[in-house]
Amino acid sequence: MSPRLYCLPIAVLLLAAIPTDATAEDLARPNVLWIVAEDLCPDLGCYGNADVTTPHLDRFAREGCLYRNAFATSPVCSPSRSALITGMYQTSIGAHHHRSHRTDGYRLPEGVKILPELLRPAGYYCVQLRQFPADVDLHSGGKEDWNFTHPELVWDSHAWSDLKSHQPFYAQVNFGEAHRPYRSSGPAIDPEKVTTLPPYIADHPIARRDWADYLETLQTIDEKFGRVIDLLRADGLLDNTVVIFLGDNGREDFRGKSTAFLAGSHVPLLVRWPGKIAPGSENDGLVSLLDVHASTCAIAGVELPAGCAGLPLLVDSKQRREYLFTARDRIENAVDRVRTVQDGRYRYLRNFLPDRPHLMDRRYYDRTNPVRNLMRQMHADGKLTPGQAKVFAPQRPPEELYDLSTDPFELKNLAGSPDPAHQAALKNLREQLDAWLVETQDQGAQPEPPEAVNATVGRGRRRRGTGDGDGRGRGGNGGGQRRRSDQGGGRRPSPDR
Ligand SMILES: [Ca+2]
Repeated sequence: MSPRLYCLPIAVLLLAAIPTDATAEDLARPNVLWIVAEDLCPDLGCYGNADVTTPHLDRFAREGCLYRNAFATSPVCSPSRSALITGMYQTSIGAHHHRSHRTDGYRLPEGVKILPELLRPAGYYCVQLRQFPADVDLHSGGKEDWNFTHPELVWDSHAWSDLKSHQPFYAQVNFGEAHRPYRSSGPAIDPEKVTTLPPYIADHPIARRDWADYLETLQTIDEKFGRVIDLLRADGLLDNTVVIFLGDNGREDFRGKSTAFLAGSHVPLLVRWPGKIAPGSENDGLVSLLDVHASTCAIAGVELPAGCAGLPLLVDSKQRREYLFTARDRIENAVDRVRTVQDGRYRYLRNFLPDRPHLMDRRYYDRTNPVRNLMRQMHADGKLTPGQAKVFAPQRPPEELYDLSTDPFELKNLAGSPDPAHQAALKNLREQLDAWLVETQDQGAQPEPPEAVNATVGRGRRRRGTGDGDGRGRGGNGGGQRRRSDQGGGRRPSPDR
């Protein structure tokens, strides 16, 4: 499979800053809409999953490009989103610890800007969508979840009704259905009929029920996605808007979200751009969500600032990403540091704290994921396969190497393999990671003050059961012009994501 993108006209890429009053150039430039779904892997129908029915996303994929190897930079929300909005690795800007810097006034390093700060001077109207037409069944509370103090002005509006009159716009909408606790409203999926349960999960009725519940949330996301596309079409915006559907991190299946394994950061990525991206395209190259940031800047004609690590892969089919990096650091009070790098075949994990287990004490995950408790009990009873039991080991190897071409679920660690091909891959990826740590000025080696770690303990208990990720039932939170960031405004996201 190869990308079949049309070339972006150079003139579009070279457009300089545009004044805020609408001009012919403004109108010629496309809008950009990110539709961000929480906590899912590429488990949609268009990715070949026959257990789910996702007609709207499937059709969307047929009209644009499907990326098979897209990854978040972190397996958990806030570091991933901090990187996505700045275009820099979270480890480069001090935003790598989950839900850090919420109350300490920490600001981004000098010169680092969030995407709206780059796009607004170029004439883009920036919207975090939270208000939709009253006759449309759409709810989204929006989500930032950044590990730094927000700039004074983040969004220009939260209202869908502002989009048509403020082109070009950059907007994003967040769907939280696949974030535990799951929420779905679509057709039921029979747990006994699912065929896609990962082999590292025990084939048990509880696990099947939980997997079916997850898949049902994808169907609900699909329905909401379809309503957004319908709204674009009804407003005459569909053909002048680059729509990007992405996940913010992988599914929470106890070897996914919050872990450095593949499913923690592997996300769906679909892009539709009429006239620029050939319908039905597929791309199996490595793509980081940082590349979504870089591509959005390219679409808007904004030069990527120094330090941004993304490549405009969505608009330039000639560029390829040779290596893909992810980072896992502290989540709540589970101090950790793992870095991963993969090429097109092998994936390398470096566990900087190998004396710790893969699965650390996480009350939130134990509370919301029944499979964790099931598997823990089955492990105690000696009922798991070696692959399933892997994450329950009390310690981790300092290095792991997996051949994704033969072992896509990362069950057989090849770091100690005598095979020359494995040793060559290990050596190369080890060196690539060493270089990346230096080039990106990875801050993960610097310990946090104990009070920063301790401050996270108990947050989850205080917020039990209240988070929903997309604001459903909270009555929305926006609509006014030039609305400022919500940070410190009384609405705090659940600490669990
Ligand atoms: Ca998330």
